[in-house]
Amino acid sequence: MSTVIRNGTIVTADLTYEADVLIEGRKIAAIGPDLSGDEVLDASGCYVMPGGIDPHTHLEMPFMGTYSSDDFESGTRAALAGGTTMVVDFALPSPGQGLLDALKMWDNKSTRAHCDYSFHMAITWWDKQVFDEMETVVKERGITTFKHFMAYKGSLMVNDDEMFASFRRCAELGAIPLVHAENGDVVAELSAKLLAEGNNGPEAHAYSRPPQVEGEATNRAIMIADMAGVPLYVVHVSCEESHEAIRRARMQGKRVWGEPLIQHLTLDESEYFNADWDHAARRVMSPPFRNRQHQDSLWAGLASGSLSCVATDHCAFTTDQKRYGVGDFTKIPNGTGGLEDRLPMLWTYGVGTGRITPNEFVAVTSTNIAKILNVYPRKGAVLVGADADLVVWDPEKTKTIAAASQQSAIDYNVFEDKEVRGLPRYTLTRGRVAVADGEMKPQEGWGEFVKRPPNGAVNKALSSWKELTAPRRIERAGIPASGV
Ligand code: DUC
Ligand code: ZN
Ligand code: ZN
Ligand code: ZN
Repeated sequence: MSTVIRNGTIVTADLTYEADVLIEGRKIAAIGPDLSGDEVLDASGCYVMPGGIDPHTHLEMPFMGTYSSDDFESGTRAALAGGTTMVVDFALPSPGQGLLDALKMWDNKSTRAHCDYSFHMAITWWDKQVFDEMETVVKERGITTFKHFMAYKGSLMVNDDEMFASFRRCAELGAIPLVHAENGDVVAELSAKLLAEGNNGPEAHAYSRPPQVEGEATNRAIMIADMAGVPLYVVHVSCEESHEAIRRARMQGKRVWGEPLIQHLTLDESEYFNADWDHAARRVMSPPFRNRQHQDSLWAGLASGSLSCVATDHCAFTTDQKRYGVGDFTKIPNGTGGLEDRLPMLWTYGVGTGRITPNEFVAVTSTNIAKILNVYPRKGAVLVGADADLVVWDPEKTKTIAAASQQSAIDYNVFEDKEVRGLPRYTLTRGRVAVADGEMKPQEGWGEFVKRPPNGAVNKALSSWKELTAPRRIERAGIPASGV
């Protein structure tokens, strides 16, 4: 059984050209003019692009006294509806739980996935068991990225000594550390102060996490990574302070990647301040939405290349779950959705406004991510031999985003009423058509786990620290070093 995508314009991270794409089984078999196959998908007027990869989701995650409401079934269905064909979720051991034990839970949750997926492993505590199991996670399970929370004091947060030890372990294993960069101690202090002063509403969440807590933590993580001799990936970069630290590190030759979210690029802090309780609480996430200056900084980072990927941090809670925090904003489950809307929103507000080009769009939603996570060109590419994870993108198709018509299992959408121009005509996952003209063709269980090899090359970070601290004895003329 073969499928041919005809009459489209292929858009990759660096090329735009007209050609047909022939798919045999799960792979791209040929690219060129006038191809034929058993099934024909018409791509006239459309772009044929690598399917999106979302490097940051939390599906069915135990968090803040509940579970995020989208699981691998509804979450990956939402992904495909919006042109995303692979997600990378976070396996999250509870403090004291072994990494391999936590992975079993994520293996069980993910069997219903409609599209391919991988995991990052979170380091939420530290001892010899974690140190030892990291090797099995990398070498046997093909999970080569480890996430560290610098916030959520008292639950997920790791301290600097634990982070330094884990980063050094990553360096040994050819793995890449990720950080949620917010100063958890300062957030805890500010939260307690706000509550004591009677500020218990959702808007106080934003006041408890100002850009400085993110800038400080991002700087600290970059310096710790440099001392460990390891690259660093900073998730959900939301502000200029954090972006500035990443820019500076990159200018110094350090491999540091920054990931803004579609939410921070397109929604601002007025969502908390000019709103009723439910509206604001539904938008409580960490980091919080920022002002327009920070948004401009993030867009500039995507255009200039100082920021590398756009993700969602998809972590969806219903209104009822959000209401756990009535009377105490620190109990509002943190998180927003976005899996279905990331590509249409980025196209509309990025390509549609001229802030980024179609090729840059492909780079930040797919190809850069596949390269950093070391699954390129199997994923993130329109090349012969690559997985046929593709989106046929209609730049003229429009819709109004509405919770009533979304795939996600929650009762609202943070992008409600936004008009988007640019949507999938077809989404293909390993050769199978999952979405055709807005109609879902679900294929629960089709998704496979994608193993990722360690990337030895990116592991050789440019640390000047190692050289400076290499043992060097100072000898005075005429006096033997061993003497006196
Ligand atoms: N931030 C969120 O808003 N939700 C999930 C975890 C996180 O870091
Ligand atoms: Zn986070
Ligand atoms: Zn509202
Ligand atoms: Zn997250």
